[in-house]
Amino acid sequence: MNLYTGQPNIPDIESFLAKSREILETKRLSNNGPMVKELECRLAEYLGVKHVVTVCNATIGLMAVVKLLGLTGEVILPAFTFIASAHVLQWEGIKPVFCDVDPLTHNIDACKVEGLITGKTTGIMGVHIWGRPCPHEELAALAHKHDLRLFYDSAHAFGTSYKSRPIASLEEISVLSFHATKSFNTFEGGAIVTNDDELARRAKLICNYSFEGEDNVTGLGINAKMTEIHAAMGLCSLDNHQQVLEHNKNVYMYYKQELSKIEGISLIDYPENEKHNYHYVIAEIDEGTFGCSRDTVHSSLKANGILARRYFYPGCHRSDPYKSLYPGLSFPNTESLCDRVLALPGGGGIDGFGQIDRIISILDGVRRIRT
Ligand code: T4K
Repeated sequence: MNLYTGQPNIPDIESFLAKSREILETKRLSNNGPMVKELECRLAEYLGVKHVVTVCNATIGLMAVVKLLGLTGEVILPAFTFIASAHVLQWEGIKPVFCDVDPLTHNIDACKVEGLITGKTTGIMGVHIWGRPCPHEELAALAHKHDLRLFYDSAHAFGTSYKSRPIASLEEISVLSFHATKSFNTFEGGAIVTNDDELARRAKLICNYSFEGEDNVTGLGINAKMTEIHAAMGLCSLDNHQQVLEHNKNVYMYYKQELSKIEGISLIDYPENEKHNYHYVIAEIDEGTFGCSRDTVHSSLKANGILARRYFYPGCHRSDPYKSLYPGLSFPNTESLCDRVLALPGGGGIDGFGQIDRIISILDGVRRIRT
């Protein structure tokens, strides 16, 4: 049986079908319907934030935030992130200024941010990679000192915390992804989250073409709305989320225990004193000690029907259009991670520890053949 990194968590099918039926019978399919309203209310409570504005996906949500914050010129972001973080800026006519990351946390290295600030810089986009928090205090201090807007791509950070604060409530505004491959999913979807009443009001407007009332358009807007069927999936996923968290943690812990017996491969840590979704099972392979490269492991797993992912190879700065637009960039920590990291099937992709044993025995086997 094939195993995939990123296989979705499926909530109770009967509940979802009942909600789908209700949507069809009431003929309310979109435009801030009752299921979207209910989901936004329940998510605000669950995530510990004042306002949740659901969107059709996090990429569009981030584009809306870039507009809301009035960003122009240049925005600093990590080079080690999913390409959407950079595309959002470039798409909006803003130069993404890549910054190297901390090799331990995989997050943007705050010490390297200040040197990238120019007269054109208007903002910093932090990305909570794997749901582990960015160095928030340092980034907030820099933003304050240089009068920049700080916002977060929290695509991975559903339900996680930083110093016991919900990660989604750090700084003025943040965007979560509810893509099928995330721990909480609405098929496709996401949310803009904020504690600021005015930003929330403007976010809601801008995501609906900036309509205020029936025919009064108040400015530039976009269609970023979530539909009722996506919200229905969200409501069912929320009912199921505690089970997902427990399952994810068990899967992660089992991997951790078993991989600790093999030299040269380690899993990233999720500190016990914070809330995590344990969604990403991220291994780092040290070729010298392990005995073969990450790419050899990746191919061997694939040959055995196991699709692990080389997130975020080769790094934004080495992907087009960025490598052509901004040639010659080099970020040693990002590049090293791009060569070492392997996202293993976790969460919804795993039904039992036997599957993890199989993955580990393939990993171990390939190493033994090579050494
Ligand atoms: N910022 C960051 C830091 C992000 O990571 C992302 C998205 C964003 C922003 C933007 O968020 P969205 O606009 O997407 O809301 C996935 C997702 O498409 C993407 O949402 C995610 N990050 C990124 C890290 O990964 P892939 O390339 O891994 O998906 P794919 O199609 O290869 O699927 C993985 C495996 O899961 C497949 O082998 C099969 C299985 N699968 C997948 C889907 C979608 C299923 O079994 N069922 C499914 O429905 O991109």
